Amino acid sequence: MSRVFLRLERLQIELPQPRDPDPNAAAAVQELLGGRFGEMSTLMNYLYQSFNFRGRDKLKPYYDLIANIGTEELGHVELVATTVNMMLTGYARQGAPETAPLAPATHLRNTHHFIATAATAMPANSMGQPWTGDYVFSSGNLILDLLHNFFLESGARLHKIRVYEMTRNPVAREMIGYLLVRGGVHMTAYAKALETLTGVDVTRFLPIPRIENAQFPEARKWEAMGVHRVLYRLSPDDYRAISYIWRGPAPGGDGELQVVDGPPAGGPVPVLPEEPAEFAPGVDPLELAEIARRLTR
Ligand code: MN3
Repeated sequence: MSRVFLRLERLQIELPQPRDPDPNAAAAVQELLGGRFGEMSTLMNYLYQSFNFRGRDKLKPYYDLIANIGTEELGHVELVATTVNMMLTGYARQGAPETAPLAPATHLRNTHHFIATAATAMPANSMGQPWTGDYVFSSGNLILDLLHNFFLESGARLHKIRVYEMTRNPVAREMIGYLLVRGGVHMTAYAKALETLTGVDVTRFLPIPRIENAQFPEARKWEAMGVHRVLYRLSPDDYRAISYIWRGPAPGGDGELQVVDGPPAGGPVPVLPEEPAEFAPGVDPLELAEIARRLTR
């Protein structure tokens, strides 16, 4: 059997079109992408823990859980990166180089966004420090790894809330509201996995920090739809054993936990417009047509 990743060309939710660029808030959002507790960290922790899992045949529900959540995290990385991209787009002015169209960027928190990436996301934190493999914890001890993952999701929640408190930007808040709900699912999943292995009710610690998702309007709507009780099974045929862990009453006491086959309906991946002053993409479609015409002559 081949082992593959299947990519679907849509985001896990639909993001609203921003009215104005918001590059300093985008710099803050970078923490949720490439920071110690960002989505790149959850992704790579769960990927490596699943690649490295010993005895997965005997401990299938735990292997399936980590592998399946890791798959969802890849979509979270794209969602945060897309948020950053949308917040940076349109800030560069148009005009010839001698008019200094990028001059406004000299006053920004992160000039790298406009020098290195043509106003798009970086695998780095809010201070521009690159994401590093040092953020990956894969000890091989299942209980310790699950405990670490619970801690990682708790730190991720704390940072999401702090970035939410930094910005009213509607794109950032839409993304954070959804990821607070999904991160809550993952915290609960690791807590439940630990409980089945140790008998300790880790869900009693929830939520960390002590504030309910219902305090955030952008999270409340997903909870009203029951998204906080759902674990998506992100494989056509595999990871069915997650239902041995993801079952029973929801910790909030508002229904039953549920495994849903397949991804959420989601939304379109926005098409980022060209940024001429950044020479991005730097290819003129008309010129391309001319080259194609010459090549096929
Ligand atoms: Mn996540």
